[in-house]
Amino acid sequence: MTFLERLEQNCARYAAKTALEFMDDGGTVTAVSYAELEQTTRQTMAYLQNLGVAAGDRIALQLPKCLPFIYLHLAVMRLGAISLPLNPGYPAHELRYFLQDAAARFLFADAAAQPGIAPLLPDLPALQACIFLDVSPIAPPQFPVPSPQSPISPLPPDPAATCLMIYTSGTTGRPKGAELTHGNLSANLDSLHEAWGWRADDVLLHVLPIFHVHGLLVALHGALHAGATAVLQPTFNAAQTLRTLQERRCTVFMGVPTIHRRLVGAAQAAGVDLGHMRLFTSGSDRLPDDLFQAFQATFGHTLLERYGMSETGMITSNPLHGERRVGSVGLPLPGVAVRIVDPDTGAALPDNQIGEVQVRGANVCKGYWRQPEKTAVAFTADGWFRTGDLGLREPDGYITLKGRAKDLIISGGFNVYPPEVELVLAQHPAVQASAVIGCPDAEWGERVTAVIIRRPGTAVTAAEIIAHCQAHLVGYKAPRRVLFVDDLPRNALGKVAKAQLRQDLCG
Ligand code: MLC
Repeated sequence: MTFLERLEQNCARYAAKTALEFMDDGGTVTAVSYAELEQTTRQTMAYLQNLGVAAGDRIALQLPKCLPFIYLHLAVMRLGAISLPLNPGYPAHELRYFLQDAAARFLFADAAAQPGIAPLLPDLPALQACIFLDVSPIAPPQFPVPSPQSPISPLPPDPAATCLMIYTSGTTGRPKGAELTHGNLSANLDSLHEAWGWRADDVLLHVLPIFHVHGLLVALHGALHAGATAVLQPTFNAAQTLRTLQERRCTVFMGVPTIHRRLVGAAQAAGVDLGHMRLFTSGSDRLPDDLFQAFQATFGHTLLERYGMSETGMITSNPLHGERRVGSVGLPLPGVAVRIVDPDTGAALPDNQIGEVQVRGANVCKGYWRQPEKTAVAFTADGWFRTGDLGLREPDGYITLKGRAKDLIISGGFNVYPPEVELVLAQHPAVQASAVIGCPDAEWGERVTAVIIRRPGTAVTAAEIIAHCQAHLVGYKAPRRVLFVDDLPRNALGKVAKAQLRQDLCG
């Protein structure tokens, strides 16, 4: 059964129960029951259908975390169209690329973003309409429902059809849209439901952004799939999170290491009792050993670390019952196969040897949108997805990640692809050459650092470089630190030796 069918069943079965509880930054709450969720989703479908949304259309949602986003996302998928969530922080330069590449037919955006978006419209021939919404996280959506309401014609979800596109970058070129199908979503939800023991009486506190796999598929869909209640805060604030966890007697919380570290800091100041919680999960970045210990010491709960990525959803998880091994991402989820191979020869490696982590299962996306060559490179001839992560399998099956074969920085749980930043740096007239690296950072995991050779005769400052990047890239991709050098170390192939740069400059 697909996620949408299961959700429809839950809406009937748990009609009176709260599905979503949206809290604004001031603490005002709007509760939506499962019956209301179904009713408003259907109204939103009627609205979209009347607008002309058809199966297969890409519908971009560049909205803050708010109820209209959730209704649009669910309604788009139920009409057989493709939901394309986008970070509301993307500047025009990045947004144009995503809309062009996806050939998005409709864009829903925050009315506040209108001045920035309007000049892009002539460059977007596929875009039929851009709908600006006055969004408040807790206000119900104001979609005009056609009257008399024409019958909605939802298609029974085809498990093989794409319903969601998540953009992800890589070692080369611009970001690519990973095409996730109804079948991918339901397979991964079923695996997580079993592995984490999701229950209908769970109360999830949701603080993550909903334009990524973690906040959208694992957390929000996870709660709805279980018939549980999701309490959503639009942004993360450690003190407010601790308060809400206690006041709402939450049972499940999902975060990235930066979030967990801030919770530990805030709890030490406040003192909290979280005895009602049953599960804290951590993902999107490596969980440092000291944080694993500090969290346990502070809250008496052991973080459950899991591992996943946009193309595959969740891959492994430490167990709900049994050893949550510090430093390990745990065991392959039910229905997900993991192998470790020699990155050069592709031969399977024995236990305890480091190689590339490859994944196979109904959770793995069907490929990249209109990029058959990149899709072909991402999969092996025998159908395994190459994660680009390095890891090993211990004899008892636990997987431990040991680094990345790909050039990637993770900052606060967001992926930053150095080539994308280097491309923007290259557009600055004072930059002759650059290399972008991640330096270890206690709060963010890694800190984006730009190493630059200035063009002779120019005198650009670090602040100017950062401002240039901030104008062209979403905030978290912009370097936090800029270093000027006379030369960049290169390997025999002429590529910048980033490992050496990190060693020399990160200190
Ligand atoms: C915010 N800033 C960041 C940043 N997040 N900078 C670097 N890295 C980040 N991750 C910037 C802000 O723009 C701001 O810039 C400054 O840092 C201080 O902001 P803040 O208020 O302290 O940050 P905050 O808004 O609290 O955000 C921190 C955070 C957030 C940890 C809550 O980054 C976050 O929600 N991370 C979760 C990411 C996530 O969901 N990843 C899932 C990807 S899916 P300035 O210049 O204005 O001061 C995936 C697959 C999987 O990876 O397996 O999960």
